[in-house]
Amino acid sequence: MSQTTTATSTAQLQLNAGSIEHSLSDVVKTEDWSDFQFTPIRESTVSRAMTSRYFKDLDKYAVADVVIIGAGSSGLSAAYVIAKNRPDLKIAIIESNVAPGGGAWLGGQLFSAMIMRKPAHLFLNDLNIPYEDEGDYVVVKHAALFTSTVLSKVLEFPNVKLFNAVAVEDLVTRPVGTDGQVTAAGVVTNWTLVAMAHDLQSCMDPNVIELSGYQNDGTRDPSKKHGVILSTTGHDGPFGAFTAKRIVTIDENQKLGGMKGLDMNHAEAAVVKQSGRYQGVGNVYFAGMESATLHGLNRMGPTFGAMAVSGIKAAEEILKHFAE
Ligand code: AHZ
Repeated sequence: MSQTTTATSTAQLQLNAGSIEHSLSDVVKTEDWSDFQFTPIRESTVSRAMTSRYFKDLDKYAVADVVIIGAGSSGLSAAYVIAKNRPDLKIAIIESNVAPGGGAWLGGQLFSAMIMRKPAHLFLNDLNIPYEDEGDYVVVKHAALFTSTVLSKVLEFPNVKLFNAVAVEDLVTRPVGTDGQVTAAGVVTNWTLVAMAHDLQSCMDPNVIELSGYQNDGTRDPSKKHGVILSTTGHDGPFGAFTAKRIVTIDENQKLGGMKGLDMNHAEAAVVKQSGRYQGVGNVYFAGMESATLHGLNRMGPTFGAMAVSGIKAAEEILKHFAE
């Protein structure tokens, strides 16, 4: 049997169990919620509210200062540092999966805890993420706590747009000089489902995000800083190591090193040291496990310090580029 309850002046819902406070205490007046209503809305209003914003974002980010490919732990760490330092840069994050975060929703295999070797804990301090201090390393109680926190902070920056369920399927390149060298000038994107079904569909051409700092004829605008691509698509897999695999077909001096066996002690520092600006093709930076695949480094397995720190190192180099 329902009982009618009137909210008290302190906006608390008085139930038999006692006083319960929640965000709807002010509007729910009956114990069985029988009076509950949402404000009315037309279906077309919902449609327009979503699509108008998405198309506005597509328009805004058709030219971007920073394109980050892949929203795993390294890409999100880099995005956080760049966006925090430079609110004036337009940062587009392209993530092929519906769910951003890459492999960082678990610590390793099916285990929840995420290990970070010191000094990567300093990044956790910056993000205000609690951890257990085990001396040489720290433990975040659930990897999802790291990923959801860095993701939410990145998404709060007004100069960041995440395009998820969108895959980068090629690079835009432009010649530099006359000796056949090219520079990257953008990314070629498609809905991931389309990118996965190219064999089934024909004539589903892609879209493009162009890097800032170019003129109508494709030449550099000398009065502006040119944009950059940071690729953090992880180690080799169906989508992984995307830019590394593409770049070795563009830059004849580069071989795909291939990720080597697991060696935590060597892998983590090596990935950090090899992350950052790519020398062979202009405007391209790498971080995370994609650096390991490109340069033939060991994997580290379930320890995430190098993902955060390589993202920070690449971010620092990108920030220097925009500061020069
Ligand atoms: O979906 C991918 C994932 O979220 C996304 N991605 C891959 N290819 C893409 C493409 N376009 C858009 N073509 C793409 N997005 O990139 C993200 C990569 O995240 P990740 O977690 O796989 O990579 P990471 O380098 O940031 O972190 C690696 C974590 C690992 S793997 C590992 C080991 O195997 O030993 N150890 C650690 C810590």
